Amino acid sequence: MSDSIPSPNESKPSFAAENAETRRKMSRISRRSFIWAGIAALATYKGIGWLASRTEDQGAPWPFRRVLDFNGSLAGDYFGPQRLAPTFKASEITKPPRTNGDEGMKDDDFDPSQWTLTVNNVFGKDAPVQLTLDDIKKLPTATQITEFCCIEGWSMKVEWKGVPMVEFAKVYPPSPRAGDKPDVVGNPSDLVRYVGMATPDGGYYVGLDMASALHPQTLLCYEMNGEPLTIEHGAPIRLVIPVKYGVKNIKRIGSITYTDHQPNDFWAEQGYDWFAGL
Ligand SMILES: Nc1nc2c(c(=O)[nH]1)N[C@H]1C(S)=C(S)[C@@H](COP(=O)(O)O)O[C@H]1N2
Ligand SMILES: [Mo]
Repeated sequence: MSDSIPSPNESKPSFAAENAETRRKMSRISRRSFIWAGIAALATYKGIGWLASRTEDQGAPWPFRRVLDFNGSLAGDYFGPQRLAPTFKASEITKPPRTNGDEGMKDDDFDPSQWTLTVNNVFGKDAPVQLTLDDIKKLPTATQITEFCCIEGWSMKVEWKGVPMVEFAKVYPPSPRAGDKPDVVGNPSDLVRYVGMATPDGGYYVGLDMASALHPQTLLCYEMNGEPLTIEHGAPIRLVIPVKYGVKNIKRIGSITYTDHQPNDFWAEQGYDWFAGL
C-alpha cells in the first residue's frame, strides 16, 4: 500500500498550473490532497464499502484515522531533521536567479550597514537581543545548492551560504515548555512551538513551526551564488528554508521572535496555507 501513496515530492503542485486562481487553490489544498491521495489509495485497495462500514475512531472511521496518522508521521519524517531536501551540482545553478516580492522592502532609505537583528524571547534574557551582521557571521556556516520553489509555479536552483538556524538557536535559544532549560538539539520538541520573523518595517512577516525552523537546511543567509546577498534578494540577511515554498523565505529579516502562539503570516492572511510546506 505504501507505494500507492505519493512521495512528498510528487505531491508538489504541477508547475504547469494554468492560472492564478488554480494555483491559489492548489497551494491551499496541497497538503490536504496528500492526505486524500492516501485515503483514495486505501479506498481502491480495500473498497469503499468496507471502509464505510468501519467503526469511528476520534470522529473518523478508523481506517481513515490510520491513513491520517500515517500521512502525519510521513510528513513528520519528511520535515524532521533526517529528511533533507535534494541538493544539486554547481553546474545546475539557475542563472540569473529570479527576483520576486518586495513587501516590507519598500523603504528606499534602508541602509544594510546600519542594520541590526532583534531577537525576542531568547531564553535567559530579560530584554530583546540586538545582533550585528558580524555577530551572526561568527557562528558556524553552511553552503548548499537547493531548489527554491515559488507558489506561483516557478523554481530555481541557488547556492546559499549562511548560518544554519539550528546553530543560531544553540547560541540564542528559545525557551523550553516543560524543562528547566532548552536543549535545542537533544529535545527540540520541548521548545516553544513557533518562530516568527518580520522585516524591519513590519511590512512582511512569516510564521514557522519550530521543527521546520530548526531543519538542518534552514539558513540565515547572507550569500547567494558566491556573492554577498543583494538588496533585492534580502540583504543583509534573508531566510532560506528549502522545506517551504518561497513565501516563507523572508528577505531583509529585522526580527526573530520565539513564541508558543502561532505567529501571523503575511500570505496566510491572504488565504494561502499557513504551513506552506513542500
Ligand atoms: N520581505 C519579503 N520577503 C519575501 C517576499 C516579499 O515580498 N518580501 N516574497 C517572498 C516570495 S513570494 C518569494 S518567491 C521569494 C523570492 O525571493 P527572491 O527575490 O530572492 O527570488 O521571496 C519571499 N520573501
Ligand atoms: Mo513566491
